[in-house]
Amino acid sequence: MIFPSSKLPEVFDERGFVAIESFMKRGDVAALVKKLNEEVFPSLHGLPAEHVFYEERESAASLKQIQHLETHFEWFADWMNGRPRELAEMLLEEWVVAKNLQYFNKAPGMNQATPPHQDAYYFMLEPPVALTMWLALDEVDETNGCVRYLPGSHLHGLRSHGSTQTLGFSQGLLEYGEAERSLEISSPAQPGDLLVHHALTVHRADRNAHPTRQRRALGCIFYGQSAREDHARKAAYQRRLESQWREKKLI
Ligand SMILES: O=C(O)CCC(=O)C(=O)O
Repeated sequence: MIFPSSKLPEVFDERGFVAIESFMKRGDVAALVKKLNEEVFPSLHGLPAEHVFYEERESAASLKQIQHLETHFEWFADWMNGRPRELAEMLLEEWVVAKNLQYFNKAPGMNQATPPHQDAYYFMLEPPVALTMWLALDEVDETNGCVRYLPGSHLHGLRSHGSTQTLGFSQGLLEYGEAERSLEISSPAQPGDLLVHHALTVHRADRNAHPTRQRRALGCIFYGQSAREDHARKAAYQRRLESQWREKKLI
């Protein structure tokens, strides 16, 4: 799907997500992947354990998430504050704060799906003015776990969530049945394509069922400057979560 850029805010407001083909050129994606391979992955041992998630802690190949690349690597902070920030301001129609640049993978053969959720549940913002960008680094389709959106779901407020067993996506919708699944729009993407969703848009992704293909992506979170974070509630939640992860030896 591709929209002329003047239509992007309208489509974003109406459906709660947009897809932008070739947001980054293939050569620029290759340069970004090179940075990950040469600078980020070799230094993972130096990052806080609560910022690096593996599906199986002993297996480097099962790396599934890195949090806050923008605080650990200047190059990634500069990248996030370039065109992604500009686009976030255009879509939210206000100044934004760059909050989190994440690396995601679903390695082939690994099991974890991304549960249906709304990012706003994790963000704890009032008003929930925020968005997440999702930049494909690999070809991603139904087989290796593309993102699926429930269009218009951002218009109906925050729904009830409950705990999941998924490291990195600890909360999922309590009710999400076949009727809603049948309305989902799946968003296959080529390397360099960008998906952007509102913090209230319900989305999920299947596991990577392909035997050999990776499913790497970068996620960029921006809050609108009008959004107020409930710092105390969020810090308490984060502390609880991290102690559970340690207890279960997940990090
Ligand atoms: O990569 C995924 O599976 C989902 C990412 C996601 O849910 C998000 O960035 O909000």
